[in-house]
Amino acid sequence: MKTILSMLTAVVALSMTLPAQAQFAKPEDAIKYRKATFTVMSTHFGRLGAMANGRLPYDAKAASENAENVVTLAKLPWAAFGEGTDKGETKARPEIWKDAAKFKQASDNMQTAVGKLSQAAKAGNVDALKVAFGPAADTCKACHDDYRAK
Ligand code: ASC
Repeated sequence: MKTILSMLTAVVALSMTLPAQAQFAKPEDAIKYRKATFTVMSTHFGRLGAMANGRLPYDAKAASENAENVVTLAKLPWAAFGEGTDKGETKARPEIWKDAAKFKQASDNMQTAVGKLSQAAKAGNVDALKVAFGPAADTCKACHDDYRAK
């Protein structure tokens, strides 16, 4: 039991220190993973948008939950843009890897904006949500414009 526990601890410790790329067995796994995270993020973000735009009735609890999901999901795709993931079933443009610092900045901008969106969603009124939704959507669009092939 002790041995198993110490082995498990070692595996967990190792997995936390490995480069992001090593978290995926194959580049195509990373590509699938990041697409899945964007898809799920878009679903929750879209529900917030529908409330902000009046296409869905405002529901404070749902807004808060959707925003929390977006905040969590917004952290995930970036580790899946490792080496070798520029080729395959992906619309990711080479600029992502050519100027990684700029791409990182764009991803940080998005996470900052969805953080604010989440605060707004927790404020419990639709006006706060409306104010924060547009700037967050702009950070999605900025990345699509620069880094996603048509
Ligand atoms: C969404 C969604 C995006 C962004 C983007 C904003 O709802 O899925 O990727 O908003 O379209 O311009």
